[in-house]
Amino acid sequence: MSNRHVDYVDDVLPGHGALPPRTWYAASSAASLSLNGSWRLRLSPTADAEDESFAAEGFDAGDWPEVRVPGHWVLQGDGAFGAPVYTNHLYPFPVDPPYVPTENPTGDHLRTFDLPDDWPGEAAGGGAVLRFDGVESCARVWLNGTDLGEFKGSRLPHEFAVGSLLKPTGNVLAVRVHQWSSGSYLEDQDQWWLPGIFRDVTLLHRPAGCVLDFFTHASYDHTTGLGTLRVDSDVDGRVIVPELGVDAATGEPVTVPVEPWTAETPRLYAGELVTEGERVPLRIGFRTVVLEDGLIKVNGVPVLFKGVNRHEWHPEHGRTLDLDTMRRDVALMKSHHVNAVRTSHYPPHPAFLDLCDEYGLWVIDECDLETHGFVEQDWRDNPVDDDRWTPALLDRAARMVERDKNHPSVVMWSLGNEAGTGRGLTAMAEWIRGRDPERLVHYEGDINCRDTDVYSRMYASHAEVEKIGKGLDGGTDRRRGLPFILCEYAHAMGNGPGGLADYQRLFETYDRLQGAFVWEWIDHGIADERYGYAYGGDFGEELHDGNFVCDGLLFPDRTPTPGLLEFKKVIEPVRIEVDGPAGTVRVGNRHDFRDLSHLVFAWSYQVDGETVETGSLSVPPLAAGESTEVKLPAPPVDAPGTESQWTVRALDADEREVAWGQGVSTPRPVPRPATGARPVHGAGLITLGPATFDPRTGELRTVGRIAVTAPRLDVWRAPTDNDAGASWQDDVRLGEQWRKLGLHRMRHRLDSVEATDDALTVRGRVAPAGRDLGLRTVYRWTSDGTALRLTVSVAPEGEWPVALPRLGVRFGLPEGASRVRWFGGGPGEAYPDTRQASALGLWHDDVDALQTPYVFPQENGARADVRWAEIGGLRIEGDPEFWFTARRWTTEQLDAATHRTDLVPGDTVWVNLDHAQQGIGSQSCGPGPLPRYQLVARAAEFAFTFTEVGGD
Ligand code: IPT
Repeated sequence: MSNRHVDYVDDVLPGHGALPPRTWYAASSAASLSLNGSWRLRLSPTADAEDESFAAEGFDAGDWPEVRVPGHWVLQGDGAFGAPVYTNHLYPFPVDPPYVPTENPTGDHLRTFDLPDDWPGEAAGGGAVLRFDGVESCARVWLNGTDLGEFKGSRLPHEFAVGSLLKPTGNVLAVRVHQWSSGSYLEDQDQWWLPGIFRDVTLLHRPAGCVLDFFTHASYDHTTGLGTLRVDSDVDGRVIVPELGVDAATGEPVTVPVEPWTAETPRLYAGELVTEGERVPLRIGFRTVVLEDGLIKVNGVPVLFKGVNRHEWHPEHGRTLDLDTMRRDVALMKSHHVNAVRTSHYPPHPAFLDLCDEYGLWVIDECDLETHGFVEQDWRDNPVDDDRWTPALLDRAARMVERDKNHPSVVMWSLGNEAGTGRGLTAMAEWIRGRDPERLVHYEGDINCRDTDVYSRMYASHAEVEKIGKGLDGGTDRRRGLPFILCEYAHAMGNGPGGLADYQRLFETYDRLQGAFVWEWIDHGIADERYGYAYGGDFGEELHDGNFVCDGLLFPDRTPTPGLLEFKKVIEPVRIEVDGPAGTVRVGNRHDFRDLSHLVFAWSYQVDGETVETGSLSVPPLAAGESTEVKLPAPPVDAPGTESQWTVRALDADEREVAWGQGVSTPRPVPRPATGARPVHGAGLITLGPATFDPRTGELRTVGRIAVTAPRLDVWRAPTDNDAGASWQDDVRLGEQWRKLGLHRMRHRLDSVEATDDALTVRGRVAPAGRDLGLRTVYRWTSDGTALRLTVSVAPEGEWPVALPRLGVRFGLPEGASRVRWFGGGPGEAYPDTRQASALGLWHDDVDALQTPYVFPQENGARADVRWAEIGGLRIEGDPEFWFTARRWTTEQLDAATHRTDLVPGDTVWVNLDHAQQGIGSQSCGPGPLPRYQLVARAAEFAFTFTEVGGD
């Protein structure tokens, strides 16, 4: 930088002028004034385009546009304030640390404020502090013309002492925010780059004798049931917890019988820290976190993390989240059985951690640090291995730990994400251990666990995780003695992730495996009229990573995806396994702490999907980890030719379903084939039972009064993000292989149409241009006069080097077909390795509602295990069960679409009846589907019976 007055922008130091970091608390007896609201904004293209005169008192900013604080300016002003940029790990500017580009959007923010009438005056003594909870990426601050200093560390708080500068009225607060700074090199997280004052700005009165910083130590001794409380405070005072009869001096330990805090039982005690000048409410949770016997134990018990990675996201406001949105996240996590959250990849808004304390979530609090882009140069010049940057790293570590140290929910500190390795990280770990030895340290990049207390990895395959579980992974002595977690797994991008249940089985089998965190909680799509939701590239970015930013268990508007429902089922805290033939249920309590006395159990009995009897089931209040077998009542006598099953559910006091299981009582009878009628040649038609066919092509035209686009073999699906795989993976990337083979442009050759006494048989070969492989296909049509049966036989020819996307038939119905009823898996979508949440039942929905609106359109919406489905007046029965999909566009249109808004209903409803589907896996970042979920091309035969049933 040539201009001295903005030298701080690319200085490696974190800033100057701010107060030392300290704890954050929402409530206090001291006055405070929110400075959120409408501010004036002047945007400049470079850091030094404008001088600092705007910060002086009396400056007239009346013609500047207004901007909402907290907020990101690029998400306001309808494009007038620039645009967001998305990159995964590439820096969106030339890598030459610590320098940043001359083109450095700079927002001068200005607001004036008066002190409220009751703001304590000089007489009340003390001063005031101005707090910024988050500004991206670098800010310089003036109050009433006085330069207070500048800071970096976007998702960390910074406070300035301002007492002597305040006036009763007409205070002028000026904040210059630079989008890029040396700090940007430390903030290369996979997310949108979004400059602005994006968290609260608050003025806090600091009375004489007020609380400065304090550290609540509340441990729990599980052998005695006693909790020990000690609040260390910079300013002496008293600690009062009425419920426990505690009234002690700060710094003095008190031991009393308590109920412990856990994520399952988030017991908080209300207390107060009272100093001469301030009363601060405390919420105390007693718990002890240790590493013992190679395991992470809380209150003496090894815990299993069923976690998610949570970025802060709102589709309109970016990383500015209001309290309701945060609460919604926590409530959604709890209602989907999530018990842990990694705050990827920065400390969240502090109020989020209050909610984690209150609702009960284990938290890995992660520092605002990622230098991933240096991987491109083999980590050369990585700031975390360069002593000049260490003060900035230590500043970040301290700002996180000091801010969040009083949350019982926080059990681990994470040094950051994807920052390679280096001395700076070691320095952070050492500082953190010194300051807070009562929590564990996490960092995934530390493969030998030199600085960390847990062996942590991301996206390891099932096989590797199993090896680690067995302790056969080698590694250093230190690592061998440590527990294992996957801080990221199950990449929830688009349809998926697949294989969750298989991971969970491993976590439950091997003690060393203490669980995992799904990547990630929410899609970071930006609400956009053009597209529905925008992702990388939609704002004309020079470098971007497309829809890789949409990989969450929630859609951007926080609607759960099928992936979240699958996760919920896989991690449900009670396992219910029904053995129908034996008439028993095995109930397992999978909590780590809680017994089952808060649940009631109910059974129901279904015949052909209809519930015919219900009752309650008495299950003992099993302790955590216990299981037992319970006898079901004698089943009703089933009518011949019916299928029956048990459903057992665990319900909480509000009758919310906590867990469920099903088991077959009488298996599905083999469907009766429709035969007997003979094909009849008529005027330009062949008639067979209720159906007519084209005599030349053998294609089905009508079933009763219903006109159809003839069924034919279909192997194509619009590749999912997980089919497409990540660009850096060189093993099988299915989407690409499929296209290379030409599976998206299969040709259908007709070899013969043959009408015999009992069947109409159409033979052909389905194959792509340019290849010698193909699928010999025989469609055999029979009828009993009322029903029409299609038997499809497929025999692969040639070498099939990869799995097929799907194997089944596709046909078309007139657009009036909208209601769908089916007996099979539901209510939501399922694929071979994402089918745990699919319950056997009678379901109905509209075709439109069967679609899962992935932000980037792709294969979706299949229903599993379908016995029969009715749509458009047609009943389709499967022999065997099939996968049902219906949509108002073709697979080819779905494949071509890049945004939700590209999907426009046509005049045909396309129905896929699949004998098999390829698994989903997680290859958009991790491993593909396990071998048992792969759809290997092999000879197959399957049949469907069509009957006209009327209705739409
Ligand atoms: C991993 C990152 O930690 C995370 O931020 C996100 O980018 C995720 O991948 C993919 O969505 S890093 C990857 C190289 C495994």
